[in-house]
Amino acid sequence: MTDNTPRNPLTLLGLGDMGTALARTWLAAGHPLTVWNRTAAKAEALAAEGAVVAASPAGAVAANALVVVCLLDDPTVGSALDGVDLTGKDLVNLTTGTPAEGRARAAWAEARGARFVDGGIMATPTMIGVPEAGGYVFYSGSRALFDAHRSALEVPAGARFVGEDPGHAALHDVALLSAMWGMFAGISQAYALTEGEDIAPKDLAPLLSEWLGAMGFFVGNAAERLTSRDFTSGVVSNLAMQVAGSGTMLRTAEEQGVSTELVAPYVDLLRRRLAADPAAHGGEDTAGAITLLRAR
Ligand code: FVH
Repeated sequence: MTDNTPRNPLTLLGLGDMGTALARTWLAAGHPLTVWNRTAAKAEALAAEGAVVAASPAGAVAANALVVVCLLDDPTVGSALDGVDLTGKDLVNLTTGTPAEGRARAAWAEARGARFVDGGIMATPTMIGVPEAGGYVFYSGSRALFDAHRSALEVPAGARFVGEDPGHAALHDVALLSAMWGMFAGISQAYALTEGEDIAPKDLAPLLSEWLGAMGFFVGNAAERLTSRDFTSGVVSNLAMQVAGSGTMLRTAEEQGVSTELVAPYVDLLRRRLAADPAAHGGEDTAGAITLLRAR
């Protein structure tokens, strides 16, 4: 049976890879959509799918109360919306930025009479509109805006509201991406170590996946220890042992003719924690080293 419930109209600024993917899901779900893109040709296919194409950011913003922005970066958002009347608008910024940029953009939007929510997209364009792909968006800022438009915001991907601090969507986004980059670095090192040996990447791949899954316990373990500040109870693999073992890891890289540039910084951090007070920290969990990372 067809659902004929009218869908709320919205505006989207930015038709790059991500913006185009977002636009298609809203059109497919029956949301009237007005779009604008600097390079107008990118809107042509969407016009054929039912989008209204605005000639300027001001025209696009004027068309609807809900305005979603997905542009290259924060300065681009500022320049695209420079001089545009945002009074009474609900601005949702899906452009990737830093927490400080999210907070400054929120103040900027509110000073222009708009409600503001920042978003951090945890998905690639191919995951948009594919619920089983598991992509979602972190949102933070105006709870009232988020609640008012939640059904539209949930069309492209899941929606997770992480608080009224407009910097927190970006902070969650970058925290998860930082962990991902660390994992990518470790995987890169593993393949580099075995490359050229009689160990095919396709044979190492399932072993790596299985091992990383097993080591995923560190996520919850570190959270508990950072909350309790107890780095010594129930430790399974202590810092002194890990630091001693790190020498083997570094020497193996040298034997294999592989750079240690990806793993050396983490080894240095663990060594620094141990050297600060071997008696106190030697028996700790490696989560204790996290406390050294904050400069302030
Ligand atoms: N693509 C991805 O995998 C990631 C997934 C996570 C979130 N990111 C962020 O999403 C923002 C947009 O990403 P994108 O993939 O759409 O990026 P592009 O395909 O490069 O499109 C960029 C759009 O920005 C427009 N643009 C660039 N510079 C200007 C400017 N000076 N004035 C006005 N618009 C500008 C560009 O327009 P055009 O080049 O087509 O004319 C595109 O619409 C981004 O923050 C990611 O970090 C994506």
